[in-house]
Amino acid sequence: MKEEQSSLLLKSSSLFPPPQGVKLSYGTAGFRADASILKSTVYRVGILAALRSLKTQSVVGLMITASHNKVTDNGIKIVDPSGGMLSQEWEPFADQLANAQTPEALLSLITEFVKKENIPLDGVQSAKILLGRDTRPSGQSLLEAAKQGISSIFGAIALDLGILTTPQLHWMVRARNKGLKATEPAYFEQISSSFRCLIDLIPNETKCNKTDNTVVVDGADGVGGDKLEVLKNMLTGLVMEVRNFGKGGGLLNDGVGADFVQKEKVVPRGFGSDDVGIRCASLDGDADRLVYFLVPTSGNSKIDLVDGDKILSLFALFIKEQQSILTKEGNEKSNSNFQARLGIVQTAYANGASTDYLKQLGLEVISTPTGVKHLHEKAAQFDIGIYFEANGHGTILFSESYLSWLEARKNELGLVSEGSEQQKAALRLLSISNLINQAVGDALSCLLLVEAILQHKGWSIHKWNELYQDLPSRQLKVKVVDRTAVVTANAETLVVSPPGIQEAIDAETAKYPKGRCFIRPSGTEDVIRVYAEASTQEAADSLANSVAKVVDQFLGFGSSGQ
Ligand code: G16
Repeated sequence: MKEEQSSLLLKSSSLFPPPQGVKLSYGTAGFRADASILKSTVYRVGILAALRSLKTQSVVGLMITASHNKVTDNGIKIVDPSGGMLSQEWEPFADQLANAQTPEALLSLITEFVKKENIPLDGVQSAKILLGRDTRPSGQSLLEAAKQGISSIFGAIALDLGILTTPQLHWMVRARNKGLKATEPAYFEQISSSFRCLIDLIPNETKCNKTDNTVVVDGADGVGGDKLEVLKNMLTGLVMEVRNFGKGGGLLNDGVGADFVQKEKVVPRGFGSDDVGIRCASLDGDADRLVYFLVPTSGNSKIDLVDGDKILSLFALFIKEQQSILTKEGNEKSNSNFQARLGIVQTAYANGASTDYLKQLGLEVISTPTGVKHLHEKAAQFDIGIYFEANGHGTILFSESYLSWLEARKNELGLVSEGSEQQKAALRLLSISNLINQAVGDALSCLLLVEAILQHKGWSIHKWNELYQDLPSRQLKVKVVDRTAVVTANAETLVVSPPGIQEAIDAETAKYPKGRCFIRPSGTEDVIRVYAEASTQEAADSLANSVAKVVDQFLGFGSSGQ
């Protein structure tokens, strides 16, 4: 490394001392913590992003958000050139950078890493980073820290794109590296026009039975609600009312948002008895998650939750139907013999009933640890890979080879049977691939796809919700002394450390018919999460509570080490 580069790094890093007594980790979706301790981390991730851009010779992204977490938290994550999450191979280096105690230690880590990875840090090549942030008040000052980190690598350029949803930034990084227009208007144009195509392709029979085309959306008082206010005016065939849209004074993620609705199973702020029977949806704080719900009739406090598993099931069903129309008998001639592999990716949080349903549809279902970075990687191995977490985070990935085949097939069908059902099915699948965010789970594009499918099928939210009946479940959080003490295996369904805890969980679970329970350390909050499923709600609650007690006995305050 050149002398001037080293001294620039030493000088700028001395302005960003790390917080004392805190160990930071890249986690499920980047670094997250109370915003007051994050400046040094964000500065260092700025450096890391510049190195990643140099290494890949591509544009990368930096998103400042803590998504579903409380407003006083913030976080930062890198978007890789593909538009996906930072390559997991670089995460250990991210951890080391964030935790280096002195400017000298930081410099030596960077020097060693640059050498090992053969990164062209000679000032000839220049790094390019797109920056986005959500609406958190701490975002602006953290953005400045990120810019300082980026500019401490010679020739690196930071392009501030302002307030964006996380999926918008992922989409823009992907578009930019494909040489496409990477602006917010281009994003809105793409998703609204592909939505229009899907609506135009609705069969006439269903159009006649006009289904309700109104949806009311809780914007979590974050960036998503604000963006929906723009998007809704570009849509035809859908009436959208946005509440908690971020500019009405409500506090981000406070009694609102997809995480709150999914975990607590109650209506968010701003919704009430007037909304009974209406199709309602909720985004999270940075609009990468989406769940639907029905407001309960009076006397009932719990909502009917239509979660990520049900969104996944609706998507899988529709895609499977379109695929079978496309490949139906009498249509196998010419180049129509592409055996597209359709696969589903879930996590251990997926409701057991959803997995059974998807398997009954004849689909291949695989499970990964929590975090879209894991699910995305697996889904990319299919021609059509649909991944969703129960919390509403997911998308559909299409392989390049399948898309090229679809495009050719659509054109071929256009020549021999213009307007045929087969050609429409090909067009629908192509429109889905344009509507749905290929970089990461995106609440806005998923919302439009759900709405298009419901209209296509002429289904109400009730009908959709009846695809299968969820097994009762309960999620709890337990504060412990050190959540890193919990080490899991088998896609987080088994605890291998501390010893003895899995046996205790198994003993509790065995007491409940259809009982299933697991624990794991959260990668976004300082807690252990407990998930329990059983044949009744009381049993699921009781199992979750007894396992929470087990966690507290083994790892809780004052009783750790047992
Ligand atoms: C992030 C990840 C999700 C994950 C969630 C919870 O969501 O992107 O994949 O499910 O955190 O993770 P954990 O249970 O480890 O806290 P978000 O919406 O907060 O970015």
